[in-house]
Amino acid sequence: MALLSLSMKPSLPQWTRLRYENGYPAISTLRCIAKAQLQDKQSHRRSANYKPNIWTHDFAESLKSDYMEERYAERAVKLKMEVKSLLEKEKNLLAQLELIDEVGRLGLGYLFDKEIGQFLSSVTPMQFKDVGIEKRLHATALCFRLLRQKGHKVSQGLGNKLSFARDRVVESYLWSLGCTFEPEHEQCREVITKVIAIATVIDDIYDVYGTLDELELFTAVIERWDISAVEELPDYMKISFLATYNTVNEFGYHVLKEQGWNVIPYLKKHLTDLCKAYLVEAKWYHSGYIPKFKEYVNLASISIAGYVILYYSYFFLKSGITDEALSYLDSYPNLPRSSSMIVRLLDDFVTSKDELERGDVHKSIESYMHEYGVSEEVAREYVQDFTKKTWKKINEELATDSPLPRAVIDLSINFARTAELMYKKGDGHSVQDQENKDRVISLLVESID
Ligand code: 0FV
Ligand code: MN
Ligand code: MN
Ligand code: MN
Ligand code: MN
Repeated sequence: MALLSLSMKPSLPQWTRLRYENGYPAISTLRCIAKAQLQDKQSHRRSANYKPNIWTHDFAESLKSDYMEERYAERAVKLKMEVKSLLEKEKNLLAQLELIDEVGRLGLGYLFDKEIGQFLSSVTPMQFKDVGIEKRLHATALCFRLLRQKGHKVSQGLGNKLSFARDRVVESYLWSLGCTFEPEHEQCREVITKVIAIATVIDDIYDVYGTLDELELFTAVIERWDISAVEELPDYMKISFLATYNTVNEFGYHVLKEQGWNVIPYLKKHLTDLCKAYLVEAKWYHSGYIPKFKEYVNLASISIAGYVILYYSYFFLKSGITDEALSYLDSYPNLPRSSSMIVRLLDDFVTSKDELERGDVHKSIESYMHEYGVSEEVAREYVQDFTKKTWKKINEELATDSPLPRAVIDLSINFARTAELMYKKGDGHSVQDQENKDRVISLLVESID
C-alpha cells in the first residue's frame, strides 16, 4: 500500500465500483483493476515467430565427454600445479599480468583465485618502472582491468590520472616524526606529512610528467592562487592543484582560527617559490643547460622543499608568531638554508643516478663533474665534504642569536638528521624495498617490548 502514493489515481474501468479503506483503495478493488487490465491486453498479443528448438532432448542426452576418465583428472591436477608454480615463479610483471589474463580468458581463473588475488593486491606502482617504457601503458591498463575484474576498488583516480607520481604518505609521516616527535606537536606532524606528500607529487609532475608549457601554466596558477584558474589546467593538474589549494587553505584556516593570523599569503608565497625553483630546473633540463655547481645548489636548496616544510612548521609549533620571525624567515636565513642544503646533497647522493637516466637536470655531483672536468669519484668526495662543512655551519649558527623560537631551530636540525637516516642506504623516501619497509615497520608498527 505504501507504494501507492495518494496522488497516483489508478485509471479505472467504468464498471468498477470503488471501495476505500483508510483513505486507500481496498485490496479487492485493486485486484479487480489488475484483472481488467490483463483482459484488455490479451486481446492484442503479439508473436516473435521464433523457430522450434533444433537441440532436441535426444541430442542433449547423446552428448558425452571424452575427458571423464581418471587419467584426465590426474593430468588436470598436475597442470593446475604447473600453472600455480608459473604464477608464483614468474618475476616479470608484464608476463605475470598476461598470464593471469590468459588463465582468466580460458575460464580457469576461479581455480587460482587465491594466487591471483595475492599477486594483484601486492602490485605497487614502482614495479611498473621495470616494464619498458613502450609496454608500460599496456601493463598499467591491463593491471587496472584485472584489479577491477577481481572486485578491487581502483578509483579512476587519482591512481589513473597520477599513476606516474609517487604516493608516499607513510614515508612522509616518517619524515615528520624525525622532524618533531613530541606529543604536543601532533598537528605540526600532520602538516609536514601533507606538505611532503604533496611536494612529492608536484616534484614528479615537474621532473617526469609535465610538458614545459604545462609546467609554466601550473606555476602561474599556483602564483595566482585563484580557484577559477583551475579550468585552464589539464585534468591531472586540476587534481594536484585542488589538493594543494584545499590543503594549504585549510592550514591557513587553522592558524587564523587558533592564533588569529591570516598566514595564507605567506604559505602561498613559499609554495610559489618552490614551484618556481622546480620550473627553473625543468627549463634547464629541457634546454640541455648544465648549471654550475654553486648555481645548482643555490636553487636546489629551495627545490628540496625544506623552506616550505620549515616555514609551514613554524605556524604549527605554536611557539607564537611574530613579525620579526616572519620577515627573518622570508629572507631565507642561514639555518633553514643549511639544513635544506644538507637534505638536498644527501638526496642527490642516492637519487641522481636514476634521475639522470630517466632524464632530469644535472644534480650536485654531475654539475661539479661537468664544471671541473673531474671523475664521479672526485665529485662525490667533494659533495661529501661540502655536506660536512654545511653541518659545521649549522653548529656555528646555533651559537648565534636568532629571532626563531627554539622549536623551529630544533626542527630545522632534525630535518637534516632525518635525511641522514632516510638516505643512509639508498632512497628511503621513494624506494619501498625490504630495508625501507623494515624501517617503517620497526618505527611505526611494532611495539617496543
Ligand atoms: C625528493 O624526491 C622529494 F620527495 C621531494 C623533493 C619532495 C619532498 C621533500 C622531501 C622528501 C625532503 P626527488 O629525489 O625526486 O627530489 P628532487 O628535488 O631531486 O627531484
Ligand atoms: Mn529483447
Ligand atoms: Mn624528483
Ligand atoms: Mn625535482
Ligand atoms: Mn632527487
